[in-house]
Amino acid sequence: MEREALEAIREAQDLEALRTLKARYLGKRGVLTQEMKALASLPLEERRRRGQALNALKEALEKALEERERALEEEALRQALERRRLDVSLPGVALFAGGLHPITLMERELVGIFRALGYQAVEGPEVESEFFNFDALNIPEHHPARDMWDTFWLEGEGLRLTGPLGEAVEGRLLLRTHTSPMQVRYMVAHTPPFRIVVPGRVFRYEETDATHEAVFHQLEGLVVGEGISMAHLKGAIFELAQALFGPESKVRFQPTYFPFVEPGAQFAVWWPEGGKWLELGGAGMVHPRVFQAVDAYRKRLGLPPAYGEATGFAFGLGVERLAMLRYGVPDIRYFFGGRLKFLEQFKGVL
Ligand code: YSA
Repeated sequence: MEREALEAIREAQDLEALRTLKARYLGKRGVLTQEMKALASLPLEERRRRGQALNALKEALEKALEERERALEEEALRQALERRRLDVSLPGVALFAGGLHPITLMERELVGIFRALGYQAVEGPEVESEFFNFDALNIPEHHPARDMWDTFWLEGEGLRLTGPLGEAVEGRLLLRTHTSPMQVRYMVAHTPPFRIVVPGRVFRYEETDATHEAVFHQLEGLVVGEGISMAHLKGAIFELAQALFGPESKVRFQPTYFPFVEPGAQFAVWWPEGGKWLELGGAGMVHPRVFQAVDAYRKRLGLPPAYGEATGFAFGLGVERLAMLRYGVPDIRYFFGGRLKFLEQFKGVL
């Protein structure tokens, strides 16, 4: 019986078979248990001898069962691990990942540069009123300077626009032709000193070509405070050029006319790799008439004048033109042409 039982245990193929064997030999009605019971009817001497033999057998079977059980469990675990094995050296499945648009990248870079200089970034509405886009910036109707900004006018019922403090705005509406109207909105609602930049989308009714779009982006800057001068403006643009084009870059200012600044300038940068002067945008000292328009508007809202003594500088630059240089894009129309092949090249930039 011992030989038979031990062999059966050793050959049991799974835990279920082992359990059956255990029941057969050691269970309540198992062979060994029956034999133990039968001892009672034997004469003393034989009972002792047989009893010892049966006990030894029981121990041997229990030990064999335990060993086989452990071996089977280990084998089962090994198989389970084998099935679920993960090869960490296999190439991963590529996830679809979007990227930021090159103009967003350029805009963020610009805003980051000015943030580091203590500027706050604010945004204004794309639908603007004639007042904020033109009149308050000293560009009255019929003034020839309006021709600088070919305008998309909006008409229709139900268009409502709010002013800097949430008040209703009267007058003709348009798509803003530059980010400068936000100068006026911000000044109405705040008192100096402050430093802001205004990134945003602007619209012009004009033909497109390699360097002109009808919809493009600008970054406006406005700094107002005591003693702010043209030197501060040059310093700001100098810092911008250094950050964008490195320590060897240079900036150049040339006098020009914008109705909302006096004096007005256009500025350009030069850097070794570029090798030529690049026009970046317009700038100047905020015109007293702009401050006057702001205080007049504040008065209408019941606010005290805040810009009687103010001086400040402002600038505005084209984001696409800068991005063309930064990323070597030969035609401005690529940016919003909607071709993935173009956009995918900017994945991971930043
Ligand atoms: C000037 C003085 C200030 O104190 C403040 C701001 C300004 C800038 C002014 N508001 C303005 O819009 N000037 S601008 O018409 O010369 O445009 C500024 C920049 O926008 C240009 O230098 C150019 O880089 C870009 N730009 C103009 N028209 C564009 C254009 N970019 C792409 N497509 C167009 N059609």
